[in-house]
Amino acid sequence: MKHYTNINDLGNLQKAVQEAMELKKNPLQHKTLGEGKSICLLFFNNSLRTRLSTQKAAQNLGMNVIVMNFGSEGWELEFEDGVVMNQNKSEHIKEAAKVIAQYCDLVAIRAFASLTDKEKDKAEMVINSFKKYAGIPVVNMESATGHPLQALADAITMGEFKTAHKPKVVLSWAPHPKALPHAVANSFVEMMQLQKADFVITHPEGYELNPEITKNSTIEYDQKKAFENADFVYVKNWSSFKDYGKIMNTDSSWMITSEKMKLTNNAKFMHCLPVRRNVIVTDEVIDSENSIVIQQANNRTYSAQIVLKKILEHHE
Ligand code: SN0
Repeated sequence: MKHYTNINDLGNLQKAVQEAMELKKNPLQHKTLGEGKSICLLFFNNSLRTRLSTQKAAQNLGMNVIVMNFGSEGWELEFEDGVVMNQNKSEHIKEAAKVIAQYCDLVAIRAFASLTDKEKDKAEMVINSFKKYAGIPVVNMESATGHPLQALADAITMGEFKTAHKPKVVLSWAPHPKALPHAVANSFVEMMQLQKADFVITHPEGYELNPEITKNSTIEYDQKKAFENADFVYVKNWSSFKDYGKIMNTDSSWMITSEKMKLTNNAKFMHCLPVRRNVIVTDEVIDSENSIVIQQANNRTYSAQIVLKKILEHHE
């Protein structure tokens, strides 16, 4: 694998999940693979799990890690070609990417969606510019349209907790006070399309995700109906895709409650975190035994580690 910017870059999801589970049993089994190699983690946005787990994963492989909060500490970057740079932006991506690539062997980037310009977000300017100009492997730590490290961790977690051969998995929208990106939901959908499962997406009307991503996945607008017999309830807020980046609904009736969880087949509750308690989900549900959010976050390390391992092996 050269880059990891989309879940499909893995080639074979099931195999990657199996390998990650093996790695988890002995995380230091490849501790010399990355010896003498450096990875730069560049953050244009906040992070907790992604930053710490990717750092941990790289260290488990013997790599040197350089972290930079680009959003607050880097020069503001220009991505457009041929611009007269006499405004706020200090440095062009052409120089920045080439310079960064001299200091590290891999670069991992977090750059959220703007949620103001749909076409620009769709074009994945930040990730694609690094791919174009840095000439080294690029890892997506949540871009404008995807969060494939999260989706791989979700697949690992479902693999560990599933009891049915073909589980019912529900991706449910829930309310949130802020307009949030589509990245986590998009990658979860793309990952589910590679799995044997009865997969249902539920959200209020107007919150349809990009149809180029959902394709023929089932959409059920009645949340309670969607929850019937579910084995996994994966919850995430996102803003409108159609009315791009807008909040159409903060209806608390979409919050995940114990009453709704009772409709399921004793489903596991999942969320990528950070989560707003008593907005997205009640304390009772997230504190229940069926909540596997902490185990899910733990798998972020093995998700990142298998991805870095595949890239290192490709470039050996
Ligand atoms: C991000 C998102 O894409 O939804 C990151 C998730 C991994 N989440 C948020 O920005 C939540 C922020 C908040 O204030 O609740």
